[in-house]
Amino acid sequence: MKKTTATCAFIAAAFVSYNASAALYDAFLPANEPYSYDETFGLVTKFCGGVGSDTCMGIRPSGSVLENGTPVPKYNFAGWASGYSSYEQGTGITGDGTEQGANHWTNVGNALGKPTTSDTNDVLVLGDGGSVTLTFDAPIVNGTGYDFAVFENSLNDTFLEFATVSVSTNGIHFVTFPHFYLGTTPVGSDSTEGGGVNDPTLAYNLGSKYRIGYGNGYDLAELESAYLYSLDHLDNGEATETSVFSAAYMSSIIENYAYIDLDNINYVKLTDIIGDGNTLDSAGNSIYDAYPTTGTPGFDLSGVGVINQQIPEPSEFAILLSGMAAIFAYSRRSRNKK
Ligand SMILES: [Ca+2]
Ligand SMILES: [Ca+2]
Repeated sequence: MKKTTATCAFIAAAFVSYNASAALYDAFLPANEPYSYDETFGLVTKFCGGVGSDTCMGIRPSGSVLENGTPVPKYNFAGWASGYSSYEQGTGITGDGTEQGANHWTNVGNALGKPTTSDTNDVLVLGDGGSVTLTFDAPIVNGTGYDFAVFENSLNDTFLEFATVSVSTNGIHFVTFPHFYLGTTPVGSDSTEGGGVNDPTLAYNLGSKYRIGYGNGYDLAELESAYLYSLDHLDNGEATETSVFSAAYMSSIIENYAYIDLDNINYVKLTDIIGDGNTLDSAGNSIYDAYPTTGTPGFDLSGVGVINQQIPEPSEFAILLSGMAAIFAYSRRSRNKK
């Protein structure tokens, strides 16, 4: 559903005349981030800001976040993406305008391990419409708050290249995080004066909206919320009037959610959004980011860090060994008493 301000204002005027308290839409609100909200419409009007803003939620690879401009320890990264199951290279990766050739930018190894806080070359370029699916040494689980974070390489707070973020347990069925873009006009190409500039407060869950060295957090619990919301707001394949999600997004999450175990996530997939407006967010609205760009087009993945990781069950062999050790210790103690 495309929500233009003009239509909303018209509907609001008609609606408010007999029910002033009810919003037009059933809100879907960020669980872990500050936002601004319009009660009349039931829509978020502004998400949290970029690095340096009061509302920045970017996470450093060290786990610290900025509070009043000062890094404060808040998260512990248990691990980093250590492998990948697929890399579907998007279009337009030539390396033109960089000192590296195209082969450097398509090396998935650049996106594994701890992300850089300063080397903008230490990234995997997805290319326009490209995607990569990363794997981990231990599954990601749904713990308190953010469970993992995605790092990009933007040089500043406004040149943002977006991607959708999806997760999977089995590597076949993926569920995409609800993502929103509130802007309504193209931002242009980075090769034109003033082009490619975006506003982080317009974006939610779009890969990373933070500059290099700051990760965008993801909370697996939000997928359950989005699934339950979708069950309530998809009616015979159509979005109900009060739904902020599009029918397409809700159909996709309902189809795939049954295959997902939020306490056993083995795959994180990033898919570049071609920012010309043809790709739609979870509300069915256009997403705009710098387009066209040359050389290293699309999302530049610096890394994915795991905050909440499954603690491995001890193997049967390990249990057997510790059992034998205990018996041995007991028999020694018994012998010594004699
Ligand atoms: Ca969580
Ligand atoms: Ca790029």
